[in-house]
Amino acid sequence: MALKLFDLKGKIALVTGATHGLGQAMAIGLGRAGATLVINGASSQAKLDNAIAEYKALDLNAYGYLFDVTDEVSVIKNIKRIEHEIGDIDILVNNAGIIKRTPLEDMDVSDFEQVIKVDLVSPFIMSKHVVKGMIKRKKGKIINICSMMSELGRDTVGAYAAAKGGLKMLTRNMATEWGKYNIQVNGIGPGYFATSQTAPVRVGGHPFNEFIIDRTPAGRWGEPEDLQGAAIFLSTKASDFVNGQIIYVDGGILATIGKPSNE
Ligand code: GCO
Repeated sequence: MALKLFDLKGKIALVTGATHGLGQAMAIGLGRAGATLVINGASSQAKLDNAIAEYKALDLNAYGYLFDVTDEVSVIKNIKRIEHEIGDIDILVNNAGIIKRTPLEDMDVSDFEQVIKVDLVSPFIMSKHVVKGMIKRKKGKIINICSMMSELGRDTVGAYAAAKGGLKMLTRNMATEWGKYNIQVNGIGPGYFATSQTAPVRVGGHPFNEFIIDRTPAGRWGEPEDLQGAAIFLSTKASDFVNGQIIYVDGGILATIGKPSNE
């Protein structure tokens, strides 16, 4: 029974921004649970093809679609293509995101708007068009990749925190509006993970590295694979009565005020 609860055989999962990093790790988890993977990338066909080869090398059933999740015309076209070429989308993981680290007083409005567009508007665009099929079928799972910045601010990531805070509330509103169609919308809030996005504040003895390790009860950075369990849970039958929740996979950092560095 337990295994059936977490079984994704026969399901199709669309994961945005899944050519690398956390998106790829979550997609691998869903694939290993049996899902057919539809991987979105936006940067280059070569990068997308390379990622699909990596999925296939893991014996996972994966297809790649290159499109910009902030471009509604392209989103509509590609969702139609996916539904025609692969099948109905059962699970949507809105993972694609960017970050720009600049003090707010120095940040160009255009940079602020770009972060909001990718990290907050694109999950709305993607969900608005994928949910139409889910409403028709009276079932579906949407997972928005939030952040611990959905709860806390930090110097230089103001635009990102605003977007991820908004994504937390958008997740709750999607849950409110679509719950009646047996669609569960939830979020995953990663803490600090060892990825290309955090490399600049992690490598070369950067003081932030020590700070995070001290501040996180688990005493380490997250590894992308640490997100697979939450992604599988929120994609399967096991979470059919879970709606509007953000699961923080953060090693406990949000649970604690931390301790004095000399302790
Ligand atoms: C930063 C980090 C964070 C993490 C993650 C935390 O500069 O503070 O990049 O934003 O990426 O989002 O949940």
